[in-house]
Amino acid sequence: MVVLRKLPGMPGWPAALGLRLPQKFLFLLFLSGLLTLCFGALFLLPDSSRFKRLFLPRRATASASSSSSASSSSASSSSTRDTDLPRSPPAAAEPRHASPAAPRRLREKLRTGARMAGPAARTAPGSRQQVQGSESRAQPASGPPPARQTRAPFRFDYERFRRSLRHPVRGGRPGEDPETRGRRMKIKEMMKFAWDNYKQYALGKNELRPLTKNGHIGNMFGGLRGATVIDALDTLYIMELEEEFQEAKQWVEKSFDLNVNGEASLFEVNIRYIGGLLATYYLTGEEVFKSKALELGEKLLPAFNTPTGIPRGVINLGSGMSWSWGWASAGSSILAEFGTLHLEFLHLSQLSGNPVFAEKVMNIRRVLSRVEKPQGLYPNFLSPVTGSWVQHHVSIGGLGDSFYEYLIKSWLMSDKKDSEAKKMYDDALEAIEKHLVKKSAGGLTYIAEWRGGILDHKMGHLACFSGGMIALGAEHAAEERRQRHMELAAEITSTCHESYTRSDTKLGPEAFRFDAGSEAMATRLSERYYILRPEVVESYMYLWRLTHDPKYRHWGWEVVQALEKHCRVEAGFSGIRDVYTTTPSHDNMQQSFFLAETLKYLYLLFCEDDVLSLEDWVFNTEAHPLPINHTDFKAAAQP
Ligand code: DMJ
Repeated sequence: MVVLRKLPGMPGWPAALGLRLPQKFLFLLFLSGLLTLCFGALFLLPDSSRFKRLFLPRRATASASSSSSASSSSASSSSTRDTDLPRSPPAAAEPRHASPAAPRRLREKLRTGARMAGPAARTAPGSRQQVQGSESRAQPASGPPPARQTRAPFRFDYERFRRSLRHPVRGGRPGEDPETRGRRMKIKEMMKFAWDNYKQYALGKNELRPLTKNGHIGNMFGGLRGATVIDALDTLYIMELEEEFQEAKQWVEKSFDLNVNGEASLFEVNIRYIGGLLATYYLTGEEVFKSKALELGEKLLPAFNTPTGIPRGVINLGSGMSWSWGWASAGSSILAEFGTLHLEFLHLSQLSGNPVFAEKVMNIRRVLSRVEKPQGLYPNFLSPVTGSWVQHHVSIGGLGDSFYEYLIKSWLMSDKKDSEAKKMYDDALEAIEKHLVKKSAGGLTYIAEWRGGILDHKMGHLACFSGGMIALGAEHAAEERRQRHMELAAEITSTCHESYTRSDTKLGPEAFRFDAGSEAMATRLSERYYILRPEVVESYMYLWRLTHDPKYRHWGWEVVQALEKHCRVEAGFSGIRDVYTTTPSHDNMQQSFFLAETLKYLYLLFCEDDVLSLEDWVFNTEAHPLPINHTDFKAAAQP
């Protein structure tokens, strides 16, 4: 009232009483507006203001000042402050504090505060935390939560996982023969040479170009860089190249940028980047590898937004838009691509507590187990829209290969609990044996390709991984199959070895044929190249571990010598354009899988069996070791 009396042009209360009716009405309207404004302004005062405490009740003060500002009685650490907040939803409390007559900006401030920091914000449907924590799903669906209960953040119990391993990761090897040790050391030297040159000329690019001494980026990884760093990490670690491992780790910490915006192959990003990061986390326990793997895993999820949940092959890592490869018939997805996510995605769920990754790959499994298979075979092209096969081309080499590999490895990785995967593998292998396995006139066993019922008597270099896979499956097969499958594995591996020994360089071609009088040799110019691929030495490694027949080490050593002679150049290792000539024609590319796979499998071939023991680990298709789930490592951190 004092204020009113002093307002310029205002005659004061006695005069006001003498006003006519319309004037009185206007005056009262003005007065009530002013009062509302003053009341509303109280909310803008700090909690400590005496004025505020005078006019607003204590509860309203604490709530309206938003949960982010600590009341004088709350604990000092931010984490405990959150748990001390009132549990009632601010959405219901909000109208009580936001007077309908309060100015709009003031109401906005109150609303935003409640949404951003109130308990309801932390449990809002669709909020990141709720989706991520399995604990949040485990909470009772109804009834009020206990007064001080907080959601325990998900924590993977790394120490418990390490204790569950049956063998030391890098193993001990007392009393080993000097020749084996010497050969292993030679392979370690090759790895150091490959890494040092990559580091010197191409660090941060995806691959090294060893002739021109520069880096290559390519277009497979959607703008991600450092494919060779990520692929090399676990090999450097296993080979105890400590300094080099630290260099690679530092690059990941300081320079590995996931905020990219380009078209990536879902499959390649998964097997190389996610596989490499996961494996290195499991080997070292260093959080940076886990968090990068999880962050990248989330970026791949939009590719699964199709009518069937079968992901498309290409994804833009920035926008999340996805589509099929231009060359894949009728917008189809490729069996070896969407069928090679299972191992990594189960681990992403295990490490994050977020079931979404496992759900995505279990859905792929569901679609594949239901779809009708021609003669029990899995064609390579499937429509992500209809869930039906698009073309009847079957191959255990390119386009099909690692789908079969991931079935048997899913079963092994589950500690032999995933019986559905085992059955799918057994049935698929039976159909392959029946329809695709053939013997050449010269007595070589091979696996042909199938095009709508017509056989193509060709084996790709990629298909040579199958010797190792079949041996691994045979190890665990029922008695009547074990012997047969072990023999099949040995015969296929021997055929692949033949494809190497029949060349002048003692390295194998990209594809070899069994027709027109040819046996295990390339017949087309376009199939004569070798790009440092690992599949043949991969099979040698498994066959060695499972049989201890010395010929596999002997064959592996032949490959080491051939690599040194024909692929080693001044600044790294390079693929060659023609395995049938010793006149060098290098392709100027040191593939990242040479460090991830070829050199790792060669090294393991000359290690004791307890180094990355097959009892503890399965290798993803890029040779990144992922642990067998002997126990449940999940744990909820105590608040
Ligand atoms: C690797 O990237 C993987 O092994 C993949 O499964 C197929 N091919 C290359 C190496 O040849």
